[in-house]
Amino acid sequence: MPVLEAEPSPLPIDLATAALIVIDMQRDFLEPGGFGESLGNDVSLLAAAVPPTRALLAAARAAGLLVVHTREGHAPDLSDAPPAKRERGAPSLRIGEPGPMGRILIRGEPGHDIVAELAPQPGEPVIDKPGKGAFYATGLGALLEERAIATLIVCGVTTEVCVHTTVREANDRGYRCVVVSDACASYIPAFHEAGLAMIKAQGGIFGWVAESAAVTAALR
Ligand code: TIU
Repeated sequence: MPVLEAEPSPLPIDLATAALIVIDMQRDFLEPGGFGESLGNDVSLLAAAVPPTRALLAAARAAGLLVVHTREGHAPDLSDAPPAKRERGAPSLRIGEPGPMGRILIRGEPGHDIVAELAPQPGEPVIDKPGKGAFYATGLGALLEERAIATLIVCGVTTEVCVHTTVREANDRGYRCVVVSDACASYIPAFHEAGLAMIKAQGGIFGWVAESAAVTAALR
């Protein structure tokens, strides 16, 4: 069994029961004119996570791992977008309002798509989620149970929002979670660093943190 070089401790990984989960690498978060920018963020800060995520995808596919992609977004009638979420951001640019990539954070619109460089391959599950966590109101839990997955290798955006929420959900459900530091990013670099530090503190209170090079080495 390969042993992943991780913090706070090395982690043996059974590749047969491991999955790569790529969180919300969508145009709405990474490109100008989407939800991320509507909240006042510099979206260019997320670009750094794309090449390491590409490398993880290639390594996971070559190793035969289950690869799951997630997308945050809402139904066109906003029936799954609670008012407390819709009230965020500048009024003209809220969830459901028209933008240069279509209606902001709405399923089926161009902005909701995963960025071209990280496009899912045929057969890879894509989980659409209305919340920050990938388990809430989705079929992810059942999908992972069906395949007897035990370890989740998690990357994506943003570190302290959807990646953190998903890892916290997964940890409570009994999954070992490895967060890939350079394949995650935040609009607020200090929060990226703090988010990673929180996961691996206290002996790995809700997960492990590893660099993409260490993960790809373990997958080879
Ligand atoms: N705003 C922010 O940092 N993130 C989100 O709204 N969603 C995700 O992290 N995917």
